[in-house]
Amino acid sequence: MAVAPVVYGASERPPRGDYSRAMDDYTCPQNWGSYTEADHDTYRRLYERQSALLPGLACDAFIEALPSLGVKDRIPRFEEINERLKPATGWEIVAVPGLIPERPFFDLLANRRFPVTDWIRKPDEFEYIVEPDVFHDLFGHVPLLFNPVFADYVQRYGAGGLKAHDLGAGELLSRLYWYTIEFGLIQQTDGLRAYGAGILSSSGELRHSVNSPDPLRIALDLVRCMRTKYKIDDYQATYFVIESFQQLFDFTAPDFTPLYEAVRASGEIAAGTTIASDSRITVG
Ligand code: HBI
Ligand code: FE
Repeated sequence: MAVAPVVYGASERPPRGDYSRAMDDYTCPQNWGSYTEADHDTYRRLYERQSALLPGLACDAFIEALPSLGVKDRIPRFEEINERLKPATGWEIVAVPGLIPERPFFDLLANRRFPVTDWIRKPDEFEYIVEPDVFHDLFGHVPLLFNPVFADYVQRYGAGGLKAHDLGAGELLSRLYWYTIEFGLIQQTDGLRAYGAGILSSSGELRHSVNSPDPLRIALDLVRCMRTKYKIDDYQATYFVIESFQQLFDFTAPDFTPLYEAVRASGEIAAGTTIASDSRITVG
């Protein structure tokens, strides 16, 4: 009870979720019975449209893991997913009313609990939604939590987040979340693919991020990434590309304290701007 809602960016809208339902760690019951037939239908249509777009654009690990979500024709019960997810990687999903503050967010991840927003967008928001909803969180994020290496990366990210928060570097580290877990690209032997949830749950950005000649694509470098501002209301102008989930996991093994200093010393870079040291990846 009595937790404050959070609003990101310059939004004047109040957040949609009902935070009076949340406990002190911001989790809440999923309230599965309160979904309407129209809600289930929205999920079914989003799932159908998005899964058809994946071949050639989503990474193999995501396509392989997607069936682990179970039902496609209605919003799944989170407990049903947890029956498979817990034995697979030790992760579980927990319901939240929407975006939650940084500290409790990192804390859940550090404990292998992934927060999933429980409400779904209205039909007139089918193409674009400002806040993450249950479709973004489940379809976008949960399949890769079945991948052991990626699952370990997300937990390590959460643990690092708690340290970053204490160092006043939460905002810098959240750029790494943005450019990997939300908007990451991976170089497969057969081409560039998306693994970030923000891309995988968006029809337009899936094609844009992988195929468009417009955005800048750079081999992931932690300092370069944490210096880079991002777009919250448009397709990304910069994407960071990894070679494998193992590389991502290995990159995040060392203590980040000196990296935050390097980021602060070298300054911010606007999205879409290239610098001399970038290792650029071209498509087409
Ligand atoms: N809360 N529910 C939810 N989902 C997020 O992705 C999320 C959040 N709170 C904070 C947050 N993300 C950001 O700080 C991350 O970029 C680290
Ligand atoms: Fe997300």
